[in-house]
Amino acid sequence: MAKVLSAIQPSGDLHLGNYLGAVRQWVASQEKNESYFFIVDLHALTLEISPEQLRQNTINTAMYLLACGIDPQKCTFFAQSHVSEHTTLTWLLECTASYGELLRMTQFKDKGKGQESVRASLLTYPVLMAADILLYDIDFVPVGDDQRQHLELTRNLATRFNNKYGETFVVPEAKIPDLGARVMDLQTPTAKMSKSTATPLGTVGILDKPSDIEKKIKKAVTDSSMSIVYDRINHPGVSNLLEILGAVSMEKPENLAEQFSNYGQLKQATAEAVIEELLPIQERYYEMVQNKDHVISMLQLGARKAGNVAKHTLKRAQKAIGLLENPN
Ligand code: ATP
Ligand code: LTN
Repeated sequence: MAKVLSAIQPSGDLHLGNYLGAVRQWVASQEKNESYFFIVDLHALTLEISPEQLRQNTINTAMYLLACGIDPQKCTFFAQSHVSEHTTLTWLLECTASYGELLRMTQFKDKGKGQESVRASLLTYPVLMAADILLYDIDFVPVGDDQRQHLELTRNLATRFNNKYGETFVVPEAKIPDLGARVMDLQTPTAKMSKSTATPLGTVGILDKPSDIEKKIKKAVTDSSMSIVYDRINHPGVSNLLEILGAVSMEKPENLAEQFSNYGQLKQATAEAVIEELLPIQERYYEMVQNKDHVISMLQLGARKAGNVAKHTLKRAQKAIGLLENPN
């Protein structure tokens, strides 16, 4: 059985990009693989967030994932900060990574841009992510396209550590979906749909009302040419809609392009498909809001399961690097 792991930041409301690019793959994965899915609350501290906001976002993100179909009986589901091995291994990997390679990460450059003061943790963020993965001897990491570079760094760190200190870590592979790996903002189709840089009309939230989803998709920026072609470079707006519809209906965007003669029809079909996909998720989410304590207890149970796996890998790495055995 392959081992699969992925994670999400509690940085705001889940959107269609998170669902199509990542979470939908996780739900499928838990049926056939040993799977680990968690909320990276420590990663959220790399940017400004109030304690109350972090607490609320973490619980809400857990509810979103459960509503999307993550099942704690079928996978290990937890909050990153509950498993302290993640931060301990990060230090060993920071002593393996170079300052220069962290400076080259595009997410560091993007998220640090325009900030008066950039937290040191924003630079070391991908090393924590590498620790998240390497602790569990993972084969595949299902993520959206924006995480490609971080996965490459994780592979480099694992290989470098293994070469220097002996075989310690499994070198993981990114698993990026063919469709929906990069859902773009509906108003700025050259930028990815994002939680933290959400534009109100450009981002479809998982909990958006059907009338809002319809409004946003109908107002989506297309191009002046009026032609329906799947060409992400020259026709980013219309291609984004074709890709969203393709990802939801499991059809090739190129084939869909031939089925519509105008933008109105394409937008109507896309809106209907997205609304139908999200409705059952929304129903499950609102049922769960009544029972947040249960959600928290599921996370705690998951943390114990994860900790039991993580502690063995951490010990292996500590021994390999030359630290004396910890008596505790
Ligand atoms: P933030 O804006 O706070 O960075 P985000 O919206 O990029 O958040 P993450 O928590 O960083 O979301 O990502 C969770 C998962 O969703 C990751 O696997 C990421 O690759 C994927 N993802 C995020 N945005 C998109 C998108 N627009 N299209 C496809 N996948 C996406
Ligand atoms: N950096 C990722 C979130 C993340 C992650 C991970 C994803 C943190 N640790 C481990 C996969 C595996 C992001 O911003 N989406």
